[in-house]
Amino acid sequence: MSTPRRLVLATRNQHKVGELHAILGAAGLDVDLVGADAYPEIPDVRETGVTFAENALLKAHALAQATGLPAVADDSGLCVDVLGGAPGIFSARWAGKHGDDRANLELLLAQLSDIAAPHRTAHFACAAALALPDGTERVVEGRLLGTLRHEPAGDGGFGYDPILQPLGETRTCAELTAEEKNAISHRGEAFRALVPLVRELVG
Ligand code: ITT
Repeated sequence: MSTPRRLVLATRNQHKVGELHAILGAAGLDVDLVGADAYPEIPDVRETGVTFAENALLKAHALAQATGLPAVADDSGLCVDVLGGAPGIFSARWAGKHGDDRANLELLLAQLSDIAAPHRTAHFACAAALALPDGTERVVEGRLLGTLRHEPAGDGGFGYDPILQPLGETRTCAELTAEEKNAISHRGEAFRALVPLVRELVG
C-alpha cells in the first residue's frame, strides 16, 4: 500500500481545521492532512489581498514555499448585501481584534439593528486555494446564501454561524449539525470543487 501524500492546511483557525478534515475526508481524499500548527516556526501571512481568492492564494503559497509541501488554504467571510458586501475579507477582525467572534457578531448586529427582514440578505463566501512548491496554483469558490437574524441562535459552528439562516432553512448555521452545515456550506462547496484538482496535481 502506498503512503498518502502529505498536504498542509494553511490555517490556524481550529474550527476550520475540523470542518476541512470532515469535508475532505467525506470526499474520499487519500492524503495525510497536517494543520499549519505543526509548523509553529512559520510566521503568519499578512492577508494583503482585496479578494477572498487573493488571500487564499497568499496563504497557500506562503506555506507551500516554507514547507516544500503542497498546501491548501481557505479564505472566507460574511458578505452583507445592505453593507455593500462588508465585512467580507475583514470578517475575522470586524470589531478590531482578529478572531474575536463574539465581538464581531455583536458589532454587526448593532450595525444592522434598524434593518428590516427583507433587507437582511447575506452570504458566506469561501475561496479554497491549492499551491505547490513549484508555484503551481488553483483556486475555486463557494457560497452559502441566507438571511441574518436579529438575535443569535444555536451554539454549533463558529464566527457568524449563530446569525446566518441559510435559504430554505428555519435554523441558523449554529443550529445545524456539523454534517448538515458542511453539506451546504461555502467551505464545503469550495473544497469539494478543489478535491479533483488536488487529485490531479498532488496524487
Ligand atoms: P486563517 O486565516 O488562519 O485561515 P481566520 O479565522 O483568520 O483563519 P479568515 O481570514 O478566512 O480566517 O476569516 C474568516 C472569518 O470569517 C472567520 O473568523 C469568521 O468570522 C467568518 N467565517 C468564515 N467562515 C465562516 C463560517 O463557516 N461560519 C461562520 N463564520 C465564518
